[in-house]
Amino acid sequence: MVEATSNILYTGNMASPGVDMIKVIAAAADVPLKVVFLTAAEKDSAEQKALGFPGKYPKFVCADGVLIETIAIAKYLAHGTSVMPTDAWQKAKTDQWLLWQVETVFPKIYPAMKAIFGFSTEVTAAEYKDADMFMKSCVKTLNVELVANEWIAGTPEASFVDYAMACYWSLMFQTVLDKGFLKAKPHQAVATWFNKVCALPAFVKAMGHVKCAEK
Ligand SMILES: N[C@@H](CCC(=O)N[C@@H](CS)C(=O)NCC(=O)O)C(=O)O
Repeated sequence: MVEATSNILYTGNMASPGVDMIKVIAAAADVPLKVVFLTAAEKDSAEQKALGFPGKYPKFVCADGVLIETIAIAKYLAHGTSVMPTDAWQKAKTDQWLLWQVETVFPKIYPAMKAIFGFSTEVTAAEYKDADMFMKSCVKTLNVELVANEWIAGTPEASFVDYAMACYWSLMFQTVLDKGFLKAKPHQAVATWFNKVCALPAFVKAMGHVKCAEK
């Protein structure tokens, strides 16, 4: 029986950047969260189907109801806490980078992710090269922001978007975007920022000790 008053996140994916983001934000916002991993058969159970949004995971259940979409879930946990900026410009910057990530970055780098993590063996060398080049160009884009601001939204401390983007990029920094790549000047501010987010207590609590690949 699902406890309707708990913050429970259901997923079948143990390596999801979206799930990581929700875990880190819950830790940073100091709100309770229980992550429950489901098998395909468990997702298909009557109890899960009764929650609605059939087949849509991650799925979050709380006292207010049921939510899907990881950014909406993470924001729900962060609203009203010190993790979520209240300043209009900082909120706009938060949304700008989140939208850039999910609408521009992820679709274009996904061929490289599929090849790196073995989601598919069908990626051609040309598709991989395009995705890899685009991924590296995105680091340069983010670097411009982090030369201007210590934290992505221009907040005095790490905020929602820092935690979210560090989760989104952590698989990349642990594999292809190694320390050699990150020490080049156009990437240095991103490297400094990522290492700082990785050292924050909330990030460590949810993710453990994440380190960039040596090479
Ligand atoms: N836009 C959706 C994507 C959901 C999605 O496809 N998530 C992937 C992982 S990032 C997945 O494996 N979902 C299945 C699951 O959690 O069991 C979101 O952010 O919630």
